Amino acid sequence: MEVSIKQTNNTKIAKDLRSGQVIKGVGGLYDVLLQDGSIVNCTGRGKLRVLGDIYIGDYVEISVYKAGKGAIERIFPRKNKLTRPYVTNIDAIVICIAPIPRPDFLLVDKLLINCIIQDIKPIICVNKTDIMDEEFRKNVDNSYNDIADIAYVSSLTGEGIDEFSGMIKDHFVSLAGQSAVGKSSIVNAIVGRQMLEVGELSRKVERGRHTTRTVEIFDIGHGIRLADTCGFSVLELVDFDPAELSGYFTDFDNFRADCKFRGCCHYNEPDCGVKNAVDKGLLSAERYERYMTLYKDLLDKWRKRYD
Ligand SMILES: Nc1nc2c(ncn2[C@@H]2O[C@H](COP(=O)(O)OP(=O)(O)OP(=O)(O)O)[C@@H](O)[C@H]2O)c(=O)[nH]1
Ligand SMILES: [Mg+2]
Ligand SMILES: [Zn+2]
Repeated sequence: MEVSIKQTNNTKIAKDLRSGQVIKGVGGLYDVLLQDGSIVNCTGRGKLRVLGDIYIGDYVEISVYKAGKGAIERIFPRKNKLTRPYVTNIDAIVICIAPIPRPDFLLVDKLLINCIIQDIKPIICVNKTDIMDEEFRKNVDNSYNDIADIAYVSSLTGEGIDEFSGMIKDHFVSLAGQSAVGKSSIVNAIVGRQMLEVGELSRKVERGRHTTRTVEIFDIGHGIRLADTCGFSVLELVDFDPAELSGYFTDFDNFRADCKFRGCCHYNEPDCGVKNAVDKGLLSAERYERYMTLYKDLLDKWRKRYD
């Protein structure tokens, strides 16, 4: 289900009610972005007022009682919910990589898995095409063509930026990826001005430390809304039964029917369709190796889960 501000603002809504998205929350007051780009500062009605019941990213119906002021009347059903910090209804996660710094493809694979689990569309954005060679592009295409849309951009020269904004038009998105791949630079290139600081280390969500930081959503034009963090829950792989892992490698789908054993984990089973596809060059050997790395990690943790 894809809910855009446009789609939720339908004729069934009574005249004095408007719909929009909660983009910021401070002390029980919420900024709601309407389709026309205006922002209404709202309280929550009745039981909605209890702090924590309204999430950043919620699509809501509000009544406007005077210019710029209103009340949230109802929350539309949520399509997903990410934690630490909480953010809901993300349409797409843009997984950013670049030739430099050297990509952490295992992180890319983990992000892809979590996107599939959370029903978020993954888009891979390769930045810095100005310093990219053909081999890099081939390697990325080979690994990810069958699992995600891929955009090639250079925030420096502007190459591919229009096509990329077209891909995320009217989407609520967040950017993920290693430091210095150019996430802030990409946003600045879309906005057409220096909205975010470039080259400065961004604040990281630190493990173990309790962070009360909340998300904020920015309207960056073309109907694109951007969350300044995607939430910890897409960055780390939770422990699950390793047998489930291959299900999240949807690029294996075409080959698993050729596996001799039902429930084949493409690990050390004989006559495995996935391993045969790798041997024939139909599947990226590197992606398969990363699958094995994740599989072994999960297996290790899974065996120790009752220790
Ligand atoms: N050659 C080249 N360099 C770029 C490009 N885009 C960004 N950079 C450089 O890459 C470095 C990091 O860019 P940032 O936008 O700060 O990266 P970031 O992903 O936001 O980094 P964090 O905020 O630390 O996560 C800066 O020195 C930029 O000038 C590009 O398209 N080509
Ligand atoms: Mg940054
Ligand atoms: Zn198999």
